Amino acid sequence: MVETFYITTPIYYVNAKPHLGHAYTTIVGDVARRFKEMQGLDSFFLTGTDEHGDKIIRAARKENVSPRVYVDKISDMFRALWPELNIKYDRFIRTTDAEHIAVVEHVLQKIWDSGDIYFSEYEGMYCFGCERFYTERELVDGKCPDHEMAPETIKESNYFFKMSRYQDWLIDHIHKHPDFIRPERYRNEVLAFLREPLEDLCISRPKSRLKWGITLPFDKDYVTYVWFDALLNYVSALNYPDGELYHKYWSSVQHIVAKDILKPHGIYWPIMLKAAGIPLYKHLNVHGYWNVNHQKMSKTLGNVAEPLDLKNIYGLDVFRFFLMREMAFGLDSNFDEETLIQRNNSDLANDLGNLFKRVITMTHKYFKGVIPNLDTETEEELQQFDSGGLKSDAANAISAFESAMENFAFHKAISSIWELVSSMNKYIDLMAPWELAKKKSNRTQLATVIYDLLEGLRVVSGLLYPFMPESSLEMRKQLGMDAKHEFDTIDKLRTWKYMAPGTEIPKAATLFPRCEIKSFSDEADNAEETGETGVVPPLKPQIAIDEFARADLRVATVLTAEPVPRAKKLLKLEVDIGEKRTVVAGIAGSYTPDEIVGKQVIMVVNLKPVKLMGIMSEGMILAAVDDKKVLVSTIDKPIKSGTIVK
Ligand code: ME8
Repeated sequence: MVETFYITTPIYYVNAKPHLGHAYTTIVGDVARRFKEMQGLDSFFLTGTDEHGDKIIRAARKENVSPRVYVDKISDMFRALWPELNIKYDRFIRTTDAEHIAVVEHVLQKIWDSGDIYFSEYEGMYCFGCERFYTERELVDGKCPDHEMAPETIKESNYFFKMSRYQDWLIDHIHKHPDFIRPERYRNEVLAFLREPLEDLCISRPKSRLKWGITLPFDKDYVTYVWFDALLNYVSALNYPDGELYHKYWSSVQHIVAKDILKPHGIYWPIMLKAAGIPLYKHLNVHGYWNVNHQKMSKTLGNVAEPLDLKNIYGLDVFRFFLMREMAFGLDSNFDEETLIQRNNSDLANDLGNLFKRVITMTHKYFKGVIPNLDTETEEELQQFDSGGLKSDAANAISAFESAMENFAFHKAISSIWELVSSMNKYIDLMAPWELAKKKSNRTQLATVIYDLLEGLRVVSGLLYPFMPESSLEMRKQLGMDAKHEFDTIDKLRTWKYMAPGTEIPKAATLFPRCEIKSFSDEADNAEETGETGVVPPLKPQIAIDEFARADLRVATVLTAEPVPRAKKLLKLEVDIGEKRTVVAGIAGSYTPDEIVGKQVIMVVNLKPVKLMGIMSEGMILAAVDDKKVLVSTIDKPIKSGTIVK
């Protein structure tokens, strides 16, 4: 049976748009998965969104939309981003999916039946930002360390999960499996935490306070705590308990998270699994935090979105490479445009790009662009010329790469590739093919040198595949290799003399151009001067015409408009689309009621109606939206209400 590999990212909260941190973790998942495929494993990669809880309700309220509309919108933004980053996932799970909800209910019931959940009154300090109770010793100067706000004291009857029962068992498990949580610093952090008595976990929220969640199967007046719901996505995505996917992949599961969510993953989750009788995960891989321009990422500093835009400026593979090369997995790292450019220019354009060009140019110059033929020579003769060095350098690089990748030490894996690049550059200087080319009698040796260099390049391009899939393919094409295959397996990379002599290779092209700084902050400054805000968001993936045609777009004439009480941004409109409709539109920031009445706008008329501020809204008016303005689409000249727009 083929060995399997199941890798997960956290499921991201939909209370804000995706940013660099989310992109990094998900790229790590993609890199790990592509590497395992190179090893011949059958892999499954899960990502998704976490959609219940207080945080989401508050974010939806802020936008004056229902939680459902809100979560759909943000979840779609995450889903649309991953293909743009060339991330190949197998499943995108949402905690509002019916199958997920059923699994959460199943597990809650199972743990309730086994007696690990009890009901009790509790008075404690609750941080609404974190959606959890805090103990005195967890607070810093009496405040929640994450939200820097004093928690509120609340008294409630709730359901508790008997985590304390499992404390000794968990400590023992971590000791027996030293790489259960890795890198080591995070394992130590969890063990340090477990040195203090572990408190039971409050796993319910009364519906009087929070309705947006999964109802407890054993008490309809409560929903479950968002973390209890969210963590179970890792099994529900595989259709636990009976699904084929679960049986196939669960035993090989590894999670990736950042240090912010170490505690739920390092403590709650293994205990939940144990209590539910589900085998534990193999590894929890924990990475550090990205800062941007040496500052914590923050919406108010406006440094959250821009890093993602750099992929459009410098190229996706350069962006992926930079993230994976720059962050030592486990430690914090800094993202800035200048360092990205330096990495591009030194590692990619200079070291790798030049090597590629040099070798391919020499192949054209000395062998008319054909991989030299070694067939006529005997092995002994070849051996005499073979430096031996390059072959063993490549073998060493592959071993170092593989072991670093196994340990999620991606920056080390990349360094091992660059060691090979540097050996190849040295090899060229040592063998001086241009000197060999001067004498006919050196022809066999020249052929061997060029052949070995081409083989070295094949190995380099193969090892780069998980990080830079597109560039790796481009390199394969430049080496005259079969472009039908996206990648070479590790076994193929280990097979020296794999390339077929006689194959023609194309003329050298520049793989990685050098870059000058094209600062996004400059662009942002210009935008501010011209009154525009933000950078243009990336384009969404293509859709087919029939997908677009499902939206029924009509000309709507605005008949009346009035403000919606208690909603600063909303106007209630009566429109004519051949019949009368009521629409609640978020345009009050840009139009007074008088300004909008009489306009002919474009409206989506077949959206499911939604209730906004108690008013049923029966359609959506198309508008151009940025951070400050919402400007409606109008029709150029008067036309009959209800006319089709296409
Ligand atoms: O915590 N640097 O969701 P979330 C690196 N829904 N990675 C970062 C980062 C940064 N500055 N900021 C965020 C949640 N991340 C829960 C998870 S899982 C069952 C539930 C990444 O949207 C990193 O992976 O706050 C971090 O762990 C995750 O986003 C937190 O995402």
